[in-house]
Amino acid sequence: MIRKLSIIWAALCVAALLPGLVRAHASLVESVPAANMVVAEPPATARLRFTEPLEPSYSRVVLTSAEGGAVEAEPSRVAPDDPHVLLLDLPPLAEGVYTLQWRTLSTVDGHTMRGVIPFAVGDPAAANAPLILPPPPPDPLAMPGPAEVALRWLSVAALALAVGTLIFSIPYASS
Ligand SMILES: [Cu+2]
Repeated sequence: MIRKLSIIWAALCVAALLPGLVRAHASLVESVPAANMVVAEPPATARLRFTEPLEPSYSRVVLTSAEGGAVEAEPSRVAPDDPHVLLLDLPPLAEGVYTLQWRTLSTVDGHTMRGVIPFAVGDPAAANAPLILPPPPPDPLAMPGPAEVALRWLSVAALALAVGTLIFSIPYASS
């Protein structure tokens, strides 16, 4: 009975780890403004939707200008009615190229992701050509926080536990 339970435990450990691997973490589904779009009038609030619910203490999005500096804005927030959505209120923006730089921590599997959404404010009629991207600005999100480090470590520990349990249960299962 104990042998059977240990095998079931091992299977559960592995199964718990798989969805995160398959579902690719909290990755971007869609955004307003959309990536590589030229908008005549930027939205009052940028809205980014992700595949998994977000940990609010880590997940954020910042706006940078083509010159590379962060644009002054209120801190971003997870939407109160939908944990898959990050919101960033945008200040009035002059014509030019901007990037939304985001990072996420999934509450499903503790994995982090990051990405950029380039967009431009300007005349859409003049913008049928693909958006020419500026050189990547210095990344204001580059420093991994203690939460990220701790969660990565926990992820590794969970995997080690699952594999260890599996290995130790095999000799009992075959005897
Ligand atoms: Cu993941």
